[in-house]
Parts: sequence; structure tokens; C-alpha cells
Amino acid sequence: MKRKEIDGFPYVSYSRPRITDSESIEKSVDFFHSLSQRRTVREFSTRPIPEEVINNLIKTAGSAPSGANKQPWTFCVVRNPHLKKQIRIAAEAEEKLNYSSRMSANWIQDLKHLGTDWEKPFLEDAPALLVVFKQSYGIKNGQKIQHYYVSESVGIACGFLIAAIHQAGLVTVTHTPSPMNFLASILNRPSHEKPFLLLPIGFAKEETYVPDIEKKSLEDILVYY
Ligand code: IYR
Repeated sequence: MKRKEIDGFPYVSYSRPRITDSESIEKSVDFFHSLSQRRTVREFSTRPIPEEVINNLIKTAGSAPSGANKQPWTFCVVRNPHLKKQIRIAAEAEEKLNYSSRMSANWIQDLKHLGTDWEKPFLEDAPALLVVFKQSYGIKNGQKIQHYYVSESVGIACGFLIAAIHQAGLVTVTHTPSPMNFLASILNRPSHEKPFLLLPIGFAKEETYVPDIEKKSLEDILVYY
């Protein structure tokens, strides 16, 4: 690896292995085939997962690009059954209100085919809950550090994370109980961290079913200029 200074800052040489067009096509098809097998799963086995896998998932998420490379995220892993129960109770209390009065009739109708309701047993069944926090600003040596494009950055990291979870043979559901500030209090997070997404991870329950839904076709989502 070659190094040099540009404008007084350190740079390292970078290149990807040279591949042919057909290798590139094959790799892109393989990746599509793998990721298009991902499904949101709401029924989990209680089978534990190795800590090494969890660490690798979070390393993958942490490798995502972010505004000014500030990496404005914290990933909390909850395996303690008491904490999982507390989170379930708080999430279900909010969801009960959501489903019974906060969500519009249209919204409820739009969710019918997914079979969701206020009950969230996956918050206790899944061996680990990944709670992703976005940091509105950072703190280093007691000093505030400005963060940029926080939601975009954390959203991209969560995309990496969801892909990594799938690649590891695990499943997840992107759960956003709303409002979800209870996650910050239960996990005792500092005030500059706001809950962004809750991802239960684990193995799918044996004999589980997912809604028979489809993704939009390429023609419906792609515009070339
Ligand atoms: N947060 C609720 C409701 C919900 C909303 C949407 I938009 C979904 O795609 C799925 C669920 C819940 O988790 O049940």
C-alpha cells in the first residue's frame, strides 16, 4: 500500500481487483440473488447466535459511508432477558395506542396483508435486539462535535446491517415502535443519542410463513437518461 500527503493530509493508494465485464455481471447477479432472498420475518427461534457473528454485523454496519466520516451512530445489543421484556412491554404499550387510535384507517388497511398487530413477541423471542441510535452531535473530550446528514448516514449503515444479517443466515424485522424514546431511557443512553431503528436478530422460527408480496419491477423503478 502506497502512502502520500495531499494538502498536508495522509492518503493511501486504493484499487479494486481488475475484473472483466462478465465477472462483474456475474458478481452483481449473485449479490442480487442473495439479497433478493431476504424477507422481513416476525417469528423468531430462541436459538442463540454467536457473539462473533454479532460483532461482525456491527463492524459491517460501521464500515458504511457517513457525512464527513463522522460515523454518527451507536449500536446497542440487547441480550439480557429482563431488558428485552422491558422493551417489549414499552413497545407494546405504544403500539396498542398506535393500532387502536393513532394510525389512520387507511394506514391500518395498508398493513392488513402483512398481518402485523400491536403484539411483539419477537422482542423477547429473538436472541438479540440491535437498537440503533443516531447521534445528533458527537462528544470528544467533553467537546461537542458537529455531525452532518445524520439520518442519511445512519440509514445507509442500517442498510449495510440488514444486508449483513441476511448474509449471515439470520433474519430481522425493521421495527420502529413510535414514539420510541423509551429505548433511550431503558438503555440509559446520553441525550445526544436518539433511537433510530430496532432490529431483532436471530434464526427464523421453524415452519414460518411470510406474506406473498412482490417487489416493483425494474421498469417501475428505473429511469435511464
Ligand atoms: N410500527 C407498527 C406499525 C407498522 C407500520 C408500518 I409503515 C409497517 O410497514 C409495519 C408496521 C408495527 O411495528 O407494528
